Amino acid sequence: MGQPAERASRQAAEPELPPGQRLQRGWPVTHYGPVPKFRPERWEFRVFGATADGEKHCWTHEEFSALPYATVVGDLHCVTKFSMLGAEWGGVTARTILDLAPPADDATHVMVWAEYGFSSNLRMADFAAEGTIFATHKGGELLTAEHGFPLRLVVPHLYAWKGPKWVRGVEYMTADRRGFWEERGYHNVGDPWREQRYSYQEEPGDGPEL
Ligand SMILES: Nc1nc2c(c(=O)[nH]1)N[C@H]1C(S)=C(S)[C@@H](COP(=O)(O)O)O[C@H]1N2
Ligand SMILES: [Mo]
Repeated sequence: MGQPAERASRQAAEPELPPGQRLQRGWPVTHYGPVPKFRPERWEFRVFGATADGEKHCWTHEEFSALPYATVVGDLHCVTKFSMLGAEWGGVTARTILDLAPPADDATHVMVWAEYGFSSNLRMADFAAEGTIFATHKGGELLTAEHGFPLRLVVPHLYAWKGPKWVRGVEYMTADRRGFWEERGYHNVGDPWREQRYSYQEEPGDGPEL
């Protein structure tokens, strides 16, 4: 994984693009499929799978909105090569979710689930990283529908497909399993600093057999 602390301080001093990326003016919209309609009365956020207590944990939209609000500054790197640097994301950190709904000791990975069955898998350490946030806001403003309103995950240290828009829940897993793009040719880990774009680049240990 390199030296995250050293990298963080280097980035703070002078924003830097991962290899092969270019800076994007504005904020493009990138996703597969239609933009879902938000129905607050039917929305819930679920944490399930290998939880510490074996129970499923659910929040209504109202309950989720009352969780502790935090902001983090982090990049968005799309594998199609555009990057946005240093955006301020507001919402609920993944660490808060891990505290409120702890995983079982043997949970090693998570699957993050979104509307229409979109999913992305993460190693527990990537999910638990300081910058990982379920965002409701960017730059102090509520997300728009096409950028993931009411909730999207942002994992600034990985390629942006690892951050589902219109996220609805998290499954704790005791073994790794591929999500939507990870099954369709994209790298299981997706570290932009190592340019882990495609599954053919995977090395033993990077992911389950395809
Ligand atoms: N539900 C869902 N989330 C998604 C995607 C998707 O296809 N469906 N695409 C991902 C990809 S590839 C990128 S680059 C970012 C883009 O976020 P943006 O449209 O807000 O720039 O969303 C990610 N989240
Ligand atoms: Mo992307």
